[in-house]
Amino acid sequence: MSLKRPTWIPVVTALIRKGSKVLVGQRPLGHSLAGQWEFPGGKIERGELPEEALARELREELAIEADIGTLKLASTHFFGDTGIMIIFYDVHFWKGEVKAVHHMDLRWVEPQELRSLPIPDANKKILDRITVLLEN
Ligand code: DGT
Repeated sequence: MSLKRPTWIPVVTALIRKGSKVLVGQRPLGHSLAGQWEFPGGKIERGELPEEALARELREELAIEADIGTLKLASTHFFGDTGIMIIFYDVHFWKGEVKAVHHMDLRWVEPQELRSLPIPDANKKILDRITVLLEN
């Protein structure tokens, strides 16, 4: 454990729901965690509120205008001295059809299917909580 205080990167992600399914996107080549299935979202930029950042990311990555819902849970993960703090929001309503503008592929999956997909470690460690949230 390093004595140096971590640098924190705040990340916002969306649990985009359609019936019992949730949307995941496959991270593109040339990015960290390439090929893994993530919840759409990204880093909060200077001056943005979390909900504004998430709405922007969903516009850029999926070409939708999303209505950002309730804050559901958060997770932390460390890469050496850098920590990411991921904040998850529910998204039930949006305008437009989701398009893989940024991801290699998009899939609507049942919560239990998340167990058999390669997903980021930051999500794996809270997968039980994510699954319970999605099933209720
Ligand atoms: P990077 O990581 O430097 O290649 O940058 P980007 O632009 O690919 O990363 P971005 O903006 O998606 O930032 C999200 C960071 O959070 C990235 O390091 C991956 C990590 N992460 C872990 N789980 C998730 C997730 O479910 N969704 C998203 N969007 N990011 C996640």
